[in-house]
Amino acid sequence: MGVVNVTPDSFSDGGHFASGASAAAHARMLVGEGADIIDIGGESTRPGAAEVTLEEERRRVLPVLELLSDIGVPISVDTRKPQLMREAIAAGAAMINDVEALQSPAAMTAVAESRVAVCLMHMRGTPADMQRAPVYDDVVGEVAGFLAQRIDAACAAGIARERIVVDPGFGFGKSLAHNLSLLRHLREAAPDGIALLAGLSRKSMLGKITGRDTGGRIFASVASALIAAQNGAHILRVHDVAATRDALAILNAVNDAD
Ligand code: 8Y4
Repeated sequence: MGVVNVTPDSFSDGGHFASGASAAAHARMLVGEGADIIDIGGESTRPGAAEVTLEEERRRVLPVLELLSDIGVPISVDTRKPQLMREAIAAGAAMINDVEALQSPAAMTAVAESRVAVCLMHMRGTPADMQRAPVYDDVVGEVAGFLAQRIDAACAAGIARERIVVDPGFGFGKSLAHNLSLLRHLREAAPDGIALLAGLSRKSMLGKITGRDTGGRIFASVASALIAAQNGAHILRVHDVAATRDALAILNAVNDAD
């Protein structure tokens, strides 16, 4: 899964056309590098990021979806807003990536009334406060328990298990030690038969280990993606698709040997 952020274009006030067009071009480049899914997001969920209104998020995301109607891979839309979920689904999105795991009843209904896939992610706290010294007794057990409960809620609302992907939410209200435990025991986070997504790409946990800023975290991102794949991830949310593809080709060759 290749990450495409749609951020406002600071050099233009003309309807965000430039940022939408460059986001669409970036998505096409990632598909050329081997992405099987594109994840488009118009709201920053980074710690401490400012809130974005529905109107603004809609202006960022929907034009990109329209520009990518012929891209040939499923498009996931990263949003917490039920109304944008509905509009994105109507515009052709194949998946909703909800970092709040459909805990909003309106979000649950928006997805249940469609046929799209959904990613249910674990987060402790909110994007504004989630890095304030998170405490867990048993991080793997607590994340797995939360995800199992969200799967049950989604199924009860009429979302078939085949449509559900779960994600432990690396960096979302977790210390470095918590993130490392989750990566080491990744397979235990999801029930058997449910697709597992891991998003480690360029995250601060990699900076804490390597001492590098976001631009210097490509090698660490590829290494962590490979560990996630080996530990059961089915979908890797990454910025650096070509590098991750090559690493996965080696892993797959080794796992298919003998
Ligand atoms: C540099 C670049 C530093 C990016 C930090 C970041 C996930 C996600 C995000 C994830 C799912 C991010 C929307 C955080 N992470 N969705 N979204 N899983 N499902 N930070 O891990 O990329 S945004």
